[in-house]
Amino acid sequence: FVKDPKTVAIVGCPFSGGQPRAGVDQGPIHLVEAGIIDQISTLGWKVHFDGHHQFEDIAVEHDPPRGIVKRPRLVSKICESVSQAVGKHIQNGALPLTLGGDHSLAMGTIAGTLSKHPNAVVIWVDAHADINSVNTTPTGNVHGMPAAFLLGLPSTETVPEFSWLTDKTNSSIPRLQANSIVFIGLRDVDPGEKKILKENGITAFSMHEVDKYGIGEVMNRALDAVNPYRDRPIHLTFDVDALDPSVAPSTGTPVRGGLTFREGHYICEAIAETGLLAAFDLVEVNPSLTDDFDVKQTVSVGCSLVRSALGETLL
Ligand code: 5AB
Ligand code: MN
Ligand code: MN
Ligand code: MN
Repeated sequence: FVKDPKTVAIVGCPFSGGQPRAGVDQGPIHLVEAGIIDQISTLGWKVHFDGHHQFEDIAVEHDPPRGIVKRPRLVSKICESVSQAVGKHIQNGALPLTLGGDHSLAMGTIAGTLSKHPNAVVIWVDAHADINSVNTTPTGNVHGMPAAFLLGLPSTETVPEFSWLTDKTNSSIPRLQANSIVFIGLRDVDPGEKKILKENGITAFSMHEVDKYGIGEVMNRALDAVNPYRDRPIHLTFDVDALDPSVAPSTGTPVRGGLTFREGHYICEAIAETGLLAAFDLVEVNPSLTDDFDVKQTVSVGCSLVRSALGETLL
């Protein structure tokens, strides 16, 4: 495991098929146009970027729902392709930075990380738990389900389109274990998701715990829960809707009462300090839902979270 990779590989994923709102596919384009590549270079990294993924060969003509699950073929194929891209970058010693795009992409990115680092842990920063199973999803939108597929929860195997991820008899992708994922920032968790978190003993720090202990203590506890010896690679998947809508307004499913600007950055800084960051996703930036001022603010906070995770310090 390369503790301090010298290259960041940008995986631009203009994809919106895991949810119903147009525009989230423009998130990565805005982040790159805002100068994220130069900003990362300034921190001393080499940056590999060969253009946003076009997913052209992946166009799916006929994609009726599988039960309640929407666009299963498209989402699955995109994620499988992202998984291969992320895996390849890790293989080459780079740190993949995936720019979304909706959060269904995390199935691809985390599967890619696990394919090269089977002992990786996941830190999931989000207003939502994204752990609905086929039996609990109220919407059928796959961006609310990626954690369930990665864990291989019962009922996920009823979606054959995702067998590359869920079928353990023919897969080189280790299943994510319930003790290897931790959530931070939750405040809009569906009843079925609460049950899944409890039954699987998954560690989660909602905004209640952030208020109670402070973000410093929450990060200590989060790392102790999944990474007590600080020796396992970390995959950070950061949904901008974890931040308060006053901080990151341009996102598809905003929920009030979120992380402050500093709390969001502290999470990234604390992970940077471990030296264990192996892959990072920044997702759910949607420039189409708000005015330009809000888009600028959201894109700029996104860039700055990335810089913090890649080692930018305040002093
Ligand atoms: B996001 C909801 N739980 O399953 C569902 O933005 C919302 O990636 C999911 O966190 C939000 O559709 C998904 C109601
Ligand atoms: Mn590439
Ligand atoms: Mn999410
Ligand atoms: Mn969310």
